[in-house]
Amino acid sequence: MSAKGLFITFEGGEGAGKSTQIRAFAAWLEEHGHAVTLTREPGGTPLAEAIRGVILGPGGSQDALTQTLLFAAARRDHLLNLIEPALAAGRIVLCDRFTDSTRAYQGGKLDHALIEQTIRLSTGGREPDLTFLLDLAPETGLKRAARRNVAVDAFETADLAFHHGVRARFLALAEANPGRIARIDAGKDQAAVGMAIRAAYTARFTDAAGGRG
Ligand code: T5A
Repeated sequence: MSAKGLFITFEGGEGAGKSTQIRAFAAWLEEHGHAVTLTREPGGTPLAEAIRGVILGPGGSQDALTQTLLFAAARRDHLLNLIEPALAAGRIVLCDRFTDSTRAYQGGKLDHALIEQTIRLSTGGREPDLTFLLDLAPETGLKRAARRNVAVDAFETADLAFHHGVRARFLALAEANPGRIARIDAGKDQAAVGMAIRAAYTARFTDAAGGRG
């Protein structure tokens, strides 16, 4: 855990339910008296939101290194100007996607060492205290995402094999980082997924940290 504040990320494939669950979890934490900052990547600051528009919009690059560098630039601004100040103020920061998304999405096309190098450059080694991986079959997630009434971004239009690769890389990350990443079965209904998230949080922090929950 950070000396001050707590940094929690939500990760997963398209339509896994991150936005839905992060809002519900923020409300639950606030009901329990915590000061919560809710944010997302790419985005979270004016500069990073502008980069988001470039990456996910129609003019975005198809080149994985260009994408990775843009995600890294957005992340650095987001960390310096929003995440770190909120953590220093003792807040719980909930972030919809972070470094694991770069590992899972860009990791299929770029060398592992290069990915880790760009992540270190942009974060100085900051990793979340806890990550919820909302794990879902891509076929189900893409159907859910298609039902939302919002524009489809560049990554959602990639083929199914790409999304299976993303899922496999997320699962490998969870296996390699069991102390940080909690895998949540996102195929269940919203209430059951929310309950699993709160249970994983409580198990991780309330006992060990003396009553965060
Ligand atoms: N990206 C991002 C990278 O490639 N590298 C990086 O480093 C970073 C940071 C971001 C894109 O950028 C890529 C990954 C992404 O492709 P985004 O717009 O933020 O794009 O897209 P997502 O994060 O994928 O957001 P989505 O909205 O697609 O998915 P969510 O947030 O996981 O899903 P949510 O909550 O919006 O739910 C989708 C629909 O399903 C329903 C909801 O009501 C909603 O309609 N739903 C459920 N239905 C049934 N059962 C449940 N349990 C449900 N939970 C939600």
